[in-house]
Amino acid sequence: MKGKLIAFVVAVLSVATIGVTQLPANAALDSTRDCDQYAVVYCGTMSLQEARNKYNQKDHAKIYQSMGISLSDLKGNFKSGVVYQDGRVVVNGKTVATGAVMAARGLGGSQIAGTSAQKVSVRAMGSAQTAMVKFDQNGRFLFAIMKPCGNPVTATPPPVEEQPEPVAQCKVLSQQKLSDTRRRYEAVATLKNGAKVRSYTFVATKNGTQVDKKTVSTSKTNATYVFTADGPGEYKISVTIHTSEGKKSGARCTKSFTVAEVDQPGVAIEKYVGESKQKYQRVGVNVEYTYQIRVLNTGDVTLKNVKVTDTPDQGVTLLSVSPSAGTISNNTWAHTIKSLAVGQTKTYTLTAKVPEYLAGKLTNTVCVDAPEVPGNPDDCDDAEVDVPPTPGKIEVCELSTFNIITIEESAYDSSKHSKDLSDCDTPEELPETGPVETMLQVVGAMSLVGSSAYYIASRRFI
Ligand SMILES: [Ca+2]
Repeated sequence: MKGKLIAFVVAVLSVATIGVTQLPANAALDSTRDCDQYAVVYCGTMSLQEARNKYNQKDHAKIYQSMGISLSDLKGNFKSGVVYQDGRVVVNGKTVATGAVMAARGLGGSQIAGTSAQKVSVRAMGSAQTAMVKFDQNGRFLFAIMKPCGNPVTATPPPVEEQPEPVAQCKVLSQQKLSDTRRRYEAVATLKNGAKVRSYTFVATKNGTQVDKKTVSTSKTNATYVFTADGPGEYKISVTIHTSEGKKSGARCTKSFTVAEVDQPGVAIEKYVGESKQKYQRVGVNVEYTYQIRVLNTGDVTLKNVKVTDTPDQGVTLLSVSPSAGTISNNTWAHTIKSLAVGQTKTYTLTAKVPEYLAGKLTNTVCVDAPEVPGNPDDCDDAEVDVPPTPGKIEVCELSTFNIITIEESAYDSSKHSKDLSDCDTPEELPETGPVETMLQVVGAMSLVGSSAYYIASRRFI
């Protein structure tokens, strides 16, 4: 360094006289030991090991410490570089710091107490110097030591470029209606500056209670989810995106929808017989009596074209309906109610008679069918009548046949008949015939004897 420094000082003086201060950026590079008076470490420090070895010699430690360099700093992340006279510190062609200041001896500058060295701009030196350059763990310049002279150097690294913070957000959760109860969702993530996505977790709640959860593992910036609602209620779907920056969710990533109560159609029909609205009534032969029919809309929607059909057993003859409605044809009353509002009731009175004696109960069944209500019929109801036996006759169980028959009261014979009709009520004792044949037998017997009985009536439906 010696010759260069002397020459430099002369050069600076001469240049200064003509007002030129710009120095050559690439002056000669000094890479050999400077065993001269200017060196902080005589003959320099060509390696870190040498720098450490000489640290505590002479006044070196004080000088280094004044530059903020302790012995323990002389290890770690060092690279080879060059300190130029213009103040740059360059490593691998890249300027890692500027405004370099060194400690040197006898080149001017501010005195370092207790030493023979001063702090001075590197402009005071006559050539560029090879150096060991230390960086921190982030690759940022800390200090340098010139190899030829061991002069420690401080300088200012370029300002740290602010590394933008990674950002991850749940940008939006979109909702697409597939049907009244089905929705498709797409969650979209916003990722900036290296943020990453790991997965999306969709959670569905119904009236505040979780009903579904699905996690989609993907690094993509979007994920989809299809949800099907189960029944009426308030549904809320939210997504949480698991990212390198934590869990991301929010109002924009929550959607809700409502499944309304579905209106249920419903219809009911009731039937009674007689003025006092009974389910059963004994009526006179060939005497008119009435049935009451009530049709009721029990649902939540208006019913249209509600069909009412009344079909009595053979033996009951339908005569008329009041108010006049529909038609009586083939002994069946059929009527279509054009419209029946929610909760509305329509009432009809059918007049009928049993023209001639028939044994047993005679059923009259009415049914209703509304198109809005699934199935046909939707509801049925019935009422029963019978007519009394002819005076002077009684019903008995004929013990030889276990059939209930009607006989002249005077013909009663306890060895052949039982007045306890339940004696005939023994299914395994019945003749080995089918129900139709049994019915026909009974009907035949009745027509022969012109009588009837409650139990006979029940037999007709075996
Ligand atoms: Ca129906």
